Amino acid sequence: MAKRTLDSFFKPISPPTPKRPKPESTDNNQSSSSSSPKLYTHPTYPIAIPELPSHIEIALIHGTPAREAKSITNQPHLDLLQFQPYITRPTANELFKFLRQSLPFYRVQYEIKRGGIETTINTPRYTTVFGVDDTSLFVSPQPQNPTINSTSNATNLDLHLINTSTKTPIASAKYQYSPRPIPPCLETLRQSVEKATGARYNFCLVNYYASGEDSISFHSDDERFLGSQPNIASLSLGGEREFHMKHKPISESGSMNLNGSTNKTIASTPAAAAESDASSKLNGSTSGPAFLSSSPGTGTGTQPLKMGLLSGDMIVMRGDTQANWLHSIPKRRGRGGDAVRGRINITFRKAIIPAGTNNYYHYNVGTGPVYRWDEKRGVMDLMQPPVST
Ligand SMILES: O=C(O)CCC(=O)C(=O)O
Repeated sequence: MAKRTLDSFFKPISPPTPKRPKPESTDNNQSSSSSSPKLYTHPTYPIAIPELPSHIEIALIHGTPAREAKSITNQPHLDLLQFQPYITRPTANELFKFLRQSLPFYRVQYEIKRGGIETTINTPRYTTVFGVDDTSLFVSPQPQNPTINSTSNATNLDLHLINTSTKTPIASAKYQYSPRPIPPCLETLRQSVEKATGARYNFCLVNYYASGEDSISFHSDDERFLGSQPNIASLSLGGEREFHMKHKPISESGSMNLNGSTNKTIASTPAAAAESDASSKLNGSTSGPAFLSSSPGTGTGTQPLKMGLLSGDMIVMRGDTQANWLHSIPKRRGRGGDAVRGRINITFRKAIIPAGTNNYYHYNVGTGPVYRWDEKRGVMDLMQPPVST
């Protein structure tokens, strides 16, 4: 598949807007930083999503990685890259604020059957997702009447899903939810992370942890739709939180015990991870400074890890890591501390089949209402549904 670029996705649509300058540019284009940002719309977006302020975009394109990665492979099956940081702290903090107020978020609820009883699960964090698996591609349509909302400066991202092998429009039956193209503000990051890690990604999953009460329980991202040895790059923005890792239990026969653990918070699928979110209050965590530490083993001859993740840090999990290790962001006790600043996590992943697309939209968008950040009140606000006339 040809590498997608921002330009091929989001062609400027007349009326022409001033091009944003790149550092190497020698032309006389005006900076758009003083004018209102271009907004991108798409039939699948519940809101228009603004482009990055040009100084942040330039910093991401030309300033990443801010530091070279450290490789962590000192335990069985563990293969991590740690960027401390990937994006400089000031830029990461600005990007955090920008994304928090620009993206639509969801608080997904879903039903599971536990012991034969239907239970409603409330995902304990805000989520959103963009992208489509490798069997499909977002491409620009044949030239047609683009809709321009000149008053709101909105550009219609009138993109269609095309099956890459046959180039025929995908029947809507292919997906349970309509996949959303990665907006330019995340596409810049995706491309930067691809370059730094040498891996390919077609999804951006975004978590927003509003406070220390928000969390994700122990799980691994080892679903079949990611293929073997998936590479997952996980970027932190905003408040510091602790990232915990532990080896999966090994049964007496010596084989990996993926789901049969007595620890109810262990899961190996997003669904199961969220399921265990219901019981993740068990996962209390102490707050602490940024560090990489270990504590006594788990019976597997390995040491659990605790990493303090600061704004701009990125962990890349690769090789055998997902097949063998679990990770979590535990709840953080106490009212004070950095967690109250809120934290955004973005994971870049590559799903190879439609099951990945269905899974990611089901558990990160779902069918519930949209939330948007209210800067004045400092809270996520429910978006009112449009009034029907
Ligand atoms: O927030 C994080 O750092 C971890 C997120 C995560 O594990 C996930 O989205 O699967």
